[in-house]
Amino acid sequence: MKEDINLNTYAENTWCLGCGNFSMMNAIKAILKSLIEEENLPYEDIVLVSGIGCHGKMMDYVNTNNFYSLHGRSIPAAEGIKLANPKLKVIVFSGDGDGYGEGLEHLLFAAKKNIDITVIIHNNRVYGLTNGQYTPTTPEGYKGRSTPEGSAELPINPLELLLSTGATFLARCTSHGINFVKKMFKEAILHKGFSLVDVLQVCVTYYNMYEFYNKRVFEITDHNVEDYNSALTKIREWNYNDDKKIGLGIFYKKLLPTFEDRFLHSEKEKIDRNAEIDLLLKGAI
Ligand SMILES: Cc1ncc(C[n+]2csc(CCOP(=O)(O)OP(=O)(O)O)c2C)c(N)n1
Ligand code: SF4
Ligand SMILES: [Mg+2]
Repeated sequence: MKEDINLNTYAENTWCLGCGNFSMMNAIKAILKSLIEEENLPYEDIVLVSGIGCHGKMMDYVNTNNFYSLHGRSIPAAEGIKLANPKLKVIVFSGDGDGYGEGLEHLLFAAKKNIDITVIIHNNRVYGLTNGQYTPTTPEGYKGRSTPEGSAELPINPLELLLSTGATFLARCTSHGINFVKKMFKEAILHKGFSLVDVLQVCVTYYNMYEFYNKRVFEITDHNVEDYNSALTKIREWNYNDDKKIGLGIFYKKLLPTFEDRFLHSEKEKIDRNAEIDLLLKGAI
C-alpha cells in the first residue's frame, strides 16, 4: 500500500467560488488515490489530458502526468498517448465547447473506435473561460455574450449522439453530490473501452443551473444497462432543453472489443510495444 501519494499541487486556484469544478477535482483526486492505494493502479501510469477552458485548469491542480492540449483537440492528444503506450490509464477532462463543439468529430470517432479512454465532460452549457458564449448544449433562449437576444437554437443531446456512434459506457451526473460523482468517475475509469461521463457542471458566474437541476434530477433504476434500446429510451427522456425530469446514472455499459484489441492483435505485440517504449525512455534506442 502506497501512502505517500500527494495529488495536490501548489498552483493557485482561480476558479470562481462555488464553481462545480471543485467537486469534480476533489472526486477525481479521491478516486485516483483509492485506485492507486487499494487497487494497485500504478501512479506513473495515470495521464490526464484536457482542452482549453476553465475545465483545463484541472491539469494545474491534480498532481499526475498531465497534458494540456489545444482547444478542441483533447481527444486526439489522448488517443495518441493511449496508442503509443496502451498500458496507460488516460482520462480526458473536456468542456462542452471543447468536446461537443470544436472537437466533436474527434469525440465521435473515438467512440466509434471504442478506444479505451475515459472522457469527463464539464458540461456547464457555456464557454466559461471566454465569458459565457453559447455552446452546442446551451438551452434555447439563453442570453449571453454571443446571444444577447437569447439563443435561437436547440441543444444537442450528446448522450444520444454518442450512443449511436459506438460509445460503450455512457453516464450522467451533476457536479454537486460528490459521492455520486465519485461513483460515476470510478465506474467510467474501470470500464474497458470508450467511456464518457456527462457532468452537468454548475457555472455559478455565467449560467447557474443549480436550482434548475436540483428540482429535476433523480437516479435512474430498473434499467438494463447492456440493452441499447433501453439506453436510448432513457437517454431520450430529457432533451437538454425541456422541463422534464433529468435521469442521472449509467445509461449504457457494454463490453465490446476495443480499438487496441484490434490494433495490437496479440498479447506478444502488446508486450513488444511496451518493451520498446521502456527502451525509448531509457534512451537505448
Ligand atoms: C483553437 C481555439 N479555438 C478557440 C479558442 C478560444 N477558446 C478558449 S477556451 C474556449 C471556450 C471553452 O469552453 P468549454 O470548452 O466549454 O470550457 P469551459 O471554459 O466552459 O470549462 C474558447 C472558445 C482557443 N483557445 N483555441
Ligand atoms: S466561469 Fe464558470 S466554469 Fe469558469 S470557473 Fe467560473 S464558475 Fe467555473
Ligand atoms: Mg463549457
